[in-house]
Amino acid sequence: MGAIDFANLPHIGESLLRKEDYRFLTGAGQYTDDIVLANMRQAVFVRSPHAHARIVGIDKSAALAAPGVVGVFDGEDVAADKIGGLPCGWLITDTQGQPMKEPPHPILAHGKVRYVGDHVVMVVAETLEQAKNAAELVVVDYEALPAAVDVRDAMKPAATALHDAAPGNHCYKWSIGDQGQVDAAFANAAHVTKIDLINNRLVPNPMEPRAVIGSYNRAGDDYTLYVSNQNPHVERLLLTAFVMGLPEHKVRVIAPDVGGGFGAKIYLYAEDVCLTWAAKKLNCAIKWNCDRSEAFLCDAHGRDHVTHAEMALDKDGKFLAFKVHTDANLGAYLSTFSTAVPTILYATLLAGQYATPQVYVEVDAWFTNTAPVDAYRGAGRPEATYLLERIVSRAAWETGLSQDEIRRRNFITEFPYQTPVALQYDTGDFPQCLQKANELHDIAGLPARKAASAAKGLVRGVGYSSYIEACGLAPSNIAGALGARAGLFECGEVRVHPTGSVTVFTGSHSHGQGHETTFAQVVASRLGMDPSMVDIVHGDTGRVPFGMGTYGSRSISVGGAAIMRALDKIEAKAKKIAAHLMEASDADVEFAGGEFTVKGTDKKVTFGQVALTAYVPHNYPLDKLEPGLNETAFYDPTNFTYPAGTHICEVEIDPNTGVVRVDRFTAVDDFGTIINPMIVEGQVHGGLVQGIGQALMEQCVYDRETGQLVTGSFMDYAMPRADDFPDFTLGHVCTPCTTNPLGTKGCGEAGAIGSPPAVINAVLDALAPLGVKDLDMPASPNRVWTAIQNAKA
Ligand code: MCN
Repeated sequence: MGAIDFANLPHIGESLLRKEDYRFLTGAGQYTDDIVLANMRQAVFVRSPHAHARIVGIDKSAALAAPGVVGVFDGEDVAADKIGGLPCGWLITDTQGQPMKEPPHPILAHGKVRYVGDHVVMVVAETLEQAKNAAELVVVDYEALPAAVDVRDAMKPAATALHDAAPGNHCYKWSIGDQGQVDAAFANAAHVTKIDLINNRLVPNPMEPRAVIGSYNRAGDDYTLYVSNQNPHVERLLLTAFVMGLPEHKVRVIAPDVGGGFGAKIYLYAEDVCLTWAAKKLNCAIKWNCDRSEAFLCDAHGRDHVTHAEMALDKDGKFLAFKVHTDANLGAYLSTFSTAVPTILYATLLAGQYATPQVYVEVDAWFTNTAPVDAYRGAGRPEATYLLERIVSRAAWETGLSQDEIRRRNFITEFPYQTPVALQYDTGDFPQCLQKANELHDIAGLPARKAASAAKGLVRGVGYSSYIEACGLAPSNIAGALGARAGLFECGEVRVHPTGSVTVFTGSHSHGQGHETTFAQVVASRLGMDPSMVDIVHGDTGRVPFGMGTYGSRSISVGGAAIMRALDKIEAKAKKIAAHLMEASDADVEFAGGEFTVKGTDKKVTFGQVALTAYVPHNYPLDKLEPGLNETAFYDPTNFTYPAGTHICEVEIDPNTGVVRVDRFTAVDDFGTIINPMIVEGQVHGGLVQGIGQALMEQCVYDRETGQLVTGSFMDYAMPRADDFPDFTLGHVCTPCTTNPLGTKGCGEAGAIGSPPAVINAVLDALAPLGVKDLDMPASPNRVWTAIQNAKA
């Protein structure tokens, strides 16, 4: 697009209200469960009540005889039909050059169950009630086995192995960085700060639980799968090529309106395959709705790291080297992108915003008797930020530097910057983010606020987190070299209609991020029209040419960039048509504000005239140019984007009850060029709530003795609510990304990445006068109160 000043085009930077909200706010959205097909049956899954057990036998006879039942299937049926297991999309090669252990992941348990909630039998009946009643009649004879749900138990030599293919429950040992250089730097350190911490396990909980309809059409021998999913083309590719052995064109995957995903709907799940497979066997459509209790049991969970780390500093508080060992819980089976999370998406971020010359990270990944663990909003980057910003804050406390000073002394200030852990940051301004955050937060007023709290018998503290993340996932060649088994490009098709309005087909998927508005802003600004003239279509392999979907805050930077590339082609062709209409040379035609002009003349034609001419080519260079105005582009970036910022949290704590109240929260983020400030703010708000939720409330707990999921409902798993938060203060710094044509950096995960350490650092700052030196998330009242009592003892 050459010299276009994208950031200053009309509609860029405008807080347009979301086009999609009319249907969402009036109940007119169409989610998977709203879809009713003819001849549709209902599926229910019988799930394992054991964390680990051998299946001795399954008696399906009573269920098969129950009213309305049309099919009852188990792992033997799946094996008989040669339906493959669920694949893992990322191959990690260990420190010895060996591939990770990749045990089978059957869609219905075969021989053994490996976590509470594991899929054992699928019952299909005419109604949901009949399916539920029949599921009660399935008799499974189990021989219980010892289980390990915590990585520290699963790695013990005496632990019972989940899989024959993974002795000792070990999946891989992986490392990055130069261990020798790190050790040498530690030998010269003036000070070493050490930390042990746990990144608590989380359950994603999107508003709409997963839902699936598998349907089969005998006439065309083809399938349609409706699924609440974030990347329908990836779902189709995995389902057809890797599991069912079907040609891709025989399966259409539609992800209609999706009520949130947060990562949990990236994956190909067992239910998706079971329903597609059974739809053909029973020649019907089958629906399954995950209820909330099932979602707790069997959606992919997030986080769950146990880490020891050490930071070496010189006498001036400059970081010399950082070394980390993490044990990561992968759950019972490898979910689609699970193996990349504690490695590529975690360890490569451990330089953070700092010019630490040497970083060495070692990760051991383990199988446990829990639900699979995979990417959840932030995926690896919250774990990296939490670790780094906790140890940086601790180093400040130990060396007597202020939180501000230790960060400033170590910030990277020159770009591009090559970190010792593979990534190359293109742009950023970390000191400016910190300074702006201090100002917006009114850090100068903290002493007075502390005194006011003390007068009420409360303690107050402030915590910092200066995060950086890599998102806009891409580039395919780097991802491939690191083990990705798929590409990470994006595709966009721009279809200009004869009357000049536009439909865009994007491979990105919107499930709350407002793409129908922001992508329309991008297209309208380029073509000089109102955003109401542009419709965005996503989520349907039958309509969108191809796509890699939405995760890793990639949609605007990769999906939007693909659309920009298609617009480049539209503009180039439209200029030729305009040149013909104005009897000028293509090279002299300029396009701006929806009009084509000829340099140095007053000749002009509008975009609408050109569009009409493309489809009514009466006066048209048919000898040189095809009619029509419809272009597709694929875009594969050369680097990630690197959003960064500083978050400051201020808490007030009642030492008598341990209750933590977030009094102020300031987030200053750099997302490069911003398309829609209101949508970006909404994204940051949502991310902050998830991050602060992790820091203060959320925790998925399995009982270490029995392997049962203790937090199996909202009665036990504390979800944050609006009244748990103050109004957030947000600010922005803009250093445009240099590797995509929009200059954007992803914003969808930043809040969840930056906020948890700011909260815990604030809690520790507040509790320091009471002698508390350490605390793991979540800082629940019970934990805080107990820590205060232990410090007193
Ligand atoms: N945007 C913008 N200017 C920028 C960056 C982004 O205007 N500089 C806009 C985009 O055009 C888009 C939105 O902000 O409308 C988010 O863009 P982006 O950062 O590209 O993230 P994605 O659209 O790829 O969304 C994915 C991200 C992730 S990884 C998770 S997890 C997440 C999230 O978004 N899940 C969400 N936000 C969510 N929001 C809702 N409501 N529901 C989820 O499940």
